Amino acid sequence: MKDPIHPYPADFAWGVATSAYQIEGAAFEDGRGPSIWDAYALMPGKILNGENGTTACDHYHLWEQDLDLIKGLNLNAYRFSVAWPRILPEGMGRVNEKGLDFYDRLVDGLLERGLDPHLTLYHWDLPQALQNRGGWANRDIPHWFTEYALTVYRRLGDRVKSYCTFNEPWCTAELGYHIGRHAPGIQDLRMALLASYHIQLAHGDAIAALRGENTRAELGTVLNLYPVDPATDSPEDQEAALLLDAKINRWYLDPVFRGTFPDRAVQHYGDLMPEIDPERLKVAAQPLDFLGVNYYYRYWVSTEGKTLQNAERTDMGWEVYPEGIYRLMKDLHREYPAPKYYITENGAAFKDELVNGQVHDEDRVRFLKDHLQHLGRAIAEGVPVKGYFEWSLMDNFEWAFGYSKRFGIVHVDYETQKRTLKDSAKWYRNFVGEQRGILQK
Ligand code: PNW
Repeated sequence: MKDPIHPYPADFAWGVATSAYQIEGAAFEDGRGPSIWDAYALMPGKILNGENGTTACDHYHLWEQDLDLIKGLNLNAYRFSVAWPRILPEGMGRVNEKGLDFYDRLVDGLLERGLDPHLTLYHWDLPQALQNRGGWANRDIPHWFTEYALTVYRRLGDRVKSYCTFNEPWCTAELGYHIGRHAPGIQDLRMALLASYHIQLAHGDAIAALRGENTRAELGTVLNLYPVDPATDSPEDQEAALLLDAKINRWYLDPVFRGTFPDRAVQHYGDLMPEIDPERLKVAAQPLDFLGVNYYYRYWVSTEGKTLQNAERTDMGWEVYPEGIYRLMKDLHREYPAPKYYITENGAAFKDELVNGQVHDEDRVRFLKDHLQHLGRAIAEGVPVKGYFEWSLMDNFEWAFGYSKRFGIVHVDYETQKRTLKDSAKWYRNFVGEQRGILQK
């Protein structure tokens, strides 16, 4: 018998998460400018089956029905992102009011349904006009980003409960500028490091500017973080694990919490390091109201090419490791204390099948149960986690994998745009209903 799940606090935020380019579609409607993902999707061979987000889940038109769906799941919060090129089609300067109108309606629609809006400003869809000037490698981008953040804030204001600057800067810098598996598809480590530096400055400048507006909204950022384990206790494996931890976790945590980059990684990058102004970098360490954590899996590091045997894996090939969410949050709280944390993403892709209007995704049900059990343990031991956002509300455009990976708790038929609750959505609905006292246990 599994241990029962610890009861969650009454004021806990229960939500689902999405992002603009992955669900909205309407890529060229109402004055939206092109983003780097529109351009990237046109490059042959970049996205599986040549797919793109031009229509996606058509959420831009179906948003009311989607918000009803979220409310129907007994949730009280929703995490979404704003598409920068809808607001500023050229990235800066001219404001597209119709773009702001969409998010204005969305935020009001959430509030009408008792759902707290948690807004992410940057979930990877940079205006192409800014990429033409170098994108995140351009030293002026902190200024462009701050202008964008203020434009959104001045329209939506404190109707939005929380503003997050960036979703997973590691993905933007590393996948976008080094590995080249995400837009803009550059493969240049030096440029990736420069991009990550500019993201830190943009984050700090934007938070400072939003504070300057005397906002009552919570301000924070979202990082993708991983426990990193050495495969053996050999000094080589241990050292390799520490280095990986410095490159993927602390490279993003240290600037935000301490205003510096971690030494171990700085030494490792050596000559590739961009010119950093230590005084300027301090701006990244703004006091935050929350840190958002996206947890998917752990890294297991072997210098001898060992791999984890018998690990259960998702359709992404990621290890299913529920205990990781407990370990990660305990470690974070010890080393990088924040006033509160949200789990801003956690979830899994599996090979789901829709049969007779049903999706029996037991693997995803178990994934959620087990992660919520281990998260509950961290909370019971004093880690101030105040919300959980399952990734994702519905199947959507999974970046370089196109529509081939299904992360939703709601199934999407991309021919008809019909949404069908999977068993995991029903399980989550009942679980949250009980936790919130809406349903009897
Ligand atoms: C996150 N990795 O991305 C994103 O925030 C979502 O947009 C995405 O759909 C979701 O996770 C599922 O992939 C990640 O390589 C992309 O470790 C790549 C990695 C992790 C997260």
